[in-house]
Amino acid sequence: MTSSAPEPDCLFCKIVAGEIPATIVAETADTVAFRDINPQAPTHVLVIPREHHRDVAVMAEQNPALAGRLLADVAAVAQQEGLPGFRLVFNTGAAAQQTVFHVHAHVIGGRELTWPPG
Ligand code: D5M
Repeated sequence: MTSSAPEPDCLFCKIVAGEIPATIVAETADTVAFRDINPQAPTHVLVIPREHHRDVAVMAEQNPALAGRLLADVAAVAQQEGLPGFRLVFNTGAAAQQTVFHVHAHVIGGRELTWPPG
């Protein structure tokens, strides 16, 4: 059984707890949204659940209702940021370049986005 309790060594649990600073752009009862420290576009916001889950697959398995609310909060952030379109990315697992193992939605926009991703 994977725990959703705060992890003492988790960077994003510390942002949720206010123990390390972040440029927070929105908060709800379920999620915190803050600017990525290494932005890949003019707008690059991370939306994370307050609950600790390792990645989006674990969150969807353990708390699918939370996964749905996180998506709604992503949409609200995109609207707040004035994005006409955006890319939503969940890097999932080290093989997919996930580096912080607390699920986070990358909301990327504010420039012309290309496909394949770029
Ligand atoms: O993405 C992890 C992302 O987290 C990466 O784009 C940098 C960002 N990051 C790391 N530390 C911070 C802090 N302290 N504030 C804001 N953003 C941060 P991944 O999908 O795991 O590769």
